[in-house]
Amino acid sequence: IKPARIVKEALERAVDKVTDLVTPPIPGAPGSAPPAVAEPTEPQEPLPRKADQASPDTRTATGAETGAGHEAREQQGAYLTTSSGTRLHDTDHSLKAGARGPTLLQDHHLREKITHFDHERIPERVVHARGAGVHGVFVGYGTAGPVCKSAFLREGETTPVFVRFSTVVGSRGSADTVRDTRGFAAKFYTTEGNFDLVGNNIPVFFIQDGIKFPDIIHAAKPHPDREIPQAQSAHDTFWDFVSLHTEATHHVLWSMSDRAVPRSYRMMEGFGVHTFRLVNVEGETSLVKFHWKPRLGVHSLAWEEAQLLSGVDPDFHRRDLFDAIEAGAFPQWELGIQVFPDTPEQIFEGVDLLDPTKIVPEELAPVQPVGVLTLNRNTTNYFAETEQVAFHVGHLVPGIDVTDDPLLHARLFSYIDTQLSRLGGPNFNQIPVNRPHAPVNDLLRDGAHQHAVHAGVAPYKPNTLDGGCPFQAGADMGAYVEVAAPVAAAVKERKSPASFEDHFSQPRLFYRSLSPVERQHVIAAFTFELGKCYEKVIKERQLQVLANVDTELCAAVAAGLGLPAPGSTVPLPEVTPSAALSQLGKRWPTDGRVIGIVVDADDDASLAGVDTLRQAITDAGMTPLVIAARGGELADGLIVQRTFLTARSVEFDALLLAAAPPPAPDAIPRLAAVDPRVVVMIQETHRHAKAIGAWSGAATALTEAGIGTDDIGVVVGEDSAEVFTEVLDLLAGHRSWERFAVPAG
Ligand code: HDD
Repeated sequence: IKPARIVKEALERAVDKVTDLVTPPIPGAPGSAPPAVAEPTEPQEPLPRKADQASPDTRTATGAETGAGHEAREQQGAYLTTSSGTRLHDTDHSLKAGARGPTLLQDHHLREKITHFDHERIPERVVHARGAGVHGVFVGYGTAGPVCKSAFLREGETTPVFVRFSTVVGSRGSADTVRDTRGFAAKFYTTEGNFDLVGNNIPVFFIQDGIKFPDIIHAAKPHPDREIPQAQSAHDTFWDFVSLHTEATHHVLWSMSDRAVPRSYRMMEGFGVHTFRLVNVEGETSLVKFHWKPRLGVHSLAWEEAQLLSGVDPDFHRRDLFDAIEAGAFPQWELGIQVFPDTPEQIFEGVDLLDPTKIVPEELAPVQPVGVLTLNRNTTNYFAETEQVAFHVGHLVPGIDVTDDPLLHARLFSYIDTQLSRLGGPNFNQIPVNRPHAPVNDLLRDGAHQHAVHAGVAPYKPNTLDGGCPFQAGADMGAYVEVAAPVAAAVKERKSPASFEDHFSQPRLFYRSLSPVERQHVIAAFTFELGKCYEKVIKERQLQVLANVDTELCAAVAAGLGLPAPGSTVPLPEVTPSAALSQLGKRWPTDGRVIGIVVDADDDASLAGVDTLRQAITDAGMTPLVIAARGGELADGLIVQRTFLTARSVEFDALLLAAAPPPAPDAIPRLAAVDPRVVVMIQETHRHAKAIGAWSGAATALTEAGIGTDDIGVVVGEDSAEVFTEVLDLLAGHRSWERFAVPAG
């Protein structure tokens, strides 16, 4: 009987519907049926809240305890349990048939523990696998108001941020200091939703169209047959590709410069690379490029240092960032924008703003600061936060829109797609580190790892059953509305604009803007990397590319490789150097640097004043590291942080040598006599153009190491405080490259 009734009712409803279609009722007319529940046209009382996505624990539906705030849910209770909450009394022995007998399949705890362990690893990022993430806060200056309506840029608006720095090519366990581009990805948890600025420390990219991304990455990654070399561009496939694909030349020039071996994540610039479109409250648009400017300045490692560090401390950058934040030396960057008029051509001073292989020199469009980022909190759990953070260039907020840069468009697809396999499904934005701090009501449902317990019966729009919820907002209600940018009438074609064809003038601009010593580094880097290639034809082809950039550069690299230098095949234009592109010749705050102090462990006289010096270094916002022949505590409670066994010069920005006066005028001081590793330390510090300070007997140690006491950047005196003051002054310029004769170039 029951099924028959259901069928009858369904039939009646269907007949009603058909009648409705034939003669639509006039609402309110006498005799007409009461109006059907229509799609509501204005917001009503919302439905009971969904399990709050901002709350990390969604088991509230059953009344279980929840964690607080946006933190990852931590362990609860004092007792070890299974993942389903049952307390365990032994996690060290599997369940066996007798102490010497076979393990039983019945041991569900063993199987849970091992199965979970077996699946602890997730696929690493296909690029940027090696990284370090930290939390911070962004404060807007309000200066962006005339061009951008985004709430997080308003004056005094404070927004939590998560930043992940990375290398590009190496796998997750590779060394930090390899020659590579660095990723600089920032997630702003704004009140209007998450905004991700997924940039690099190099302002241009290898390719102009995202369709080439797999090609450049396959070329840069290790060779497929032997899977070597790891995290290097110094191999045949990379140079094979870039020598054929000359639009990469500008990025390659930056990669061969000091920018590709940063001293610290804290001392790098960041760039949004693409041109974005900003919208102000009046709906007016501007084109912009984003820049991060580090308060500590832009500094690099010497190439030999970077190589040594790969072995001595492969975690150098990660450690440096973590330690600085732990010590309260919070790194800061100003976010700035270069603003260009949003003209139909999207060309500024001859530079095509849609071409991601081009910069606009800062002299032509100054970088205007719009806010400041302070990184002030380390992660609690690397995997939960740094590994699981998911950036996406499509995470945009009202006020920031994209342009038609073809590289950016491919990225708009790629980032969301990659998370599906990396983070195992479409719900990655529910992972605590990815959760927006703005309310989420998205009508996205189900899928692997669904954490939310969604309420309501109508996860679709339009609906009446959930009262029409959730509602669409207008632009005046904070909705993201795409700019109605005109699209030129065109035919479909696989083609780049003709303006993308200039591959050499900006690499030339970059090279000619560098100081002579920076150019020497570029020459050395090309010679090193091409010198590691096996195929002569690849070296020759790359020399041809360099000939089209700069004759001297090509000649110097060719000489180093022992190959003839070809002539250029394109005219070499006059360029106006951009001072902003050079790192040198500027002075910066010295905080955040590391100063090594070598002392004689068992010579109390040599320790005089060292403690005061340590304090002075700390007061100057730097880190002192006392180095002695042995570890432990020295006179006056001075703690040794490195021994001659564990110290290497590459860990320090400057080296101080403390020694008592030698017992006799021509006696060798103990400092130098103690250990040849001290001599190596001094020689390396000198070779890497770093400041060296020595007082009293330590001056003789310099002579032992073959270093002139009146050499540039070497300070010798009687008083440790005076020596330190001079060393501090040298550090403001970072290094003393003038120590070495460099051709003027
Ligand atoms: Fe990318 C990761 C930066 C071009 C596809 N990219 C990734 C990260 C950064 C960048 C910083 C690491 C994010 C993190 O820390 O998790 N990528 C850039 C910049 C580019 C660029 C500045 C050019 C201007 N990328 C680019 C293209 C494509 C991708 C053209 C694909 C068409 N990028 C990815 C990716 C990654 C990624 C495969 C790997 C892991 C991830 O996204 O989440 O989707």
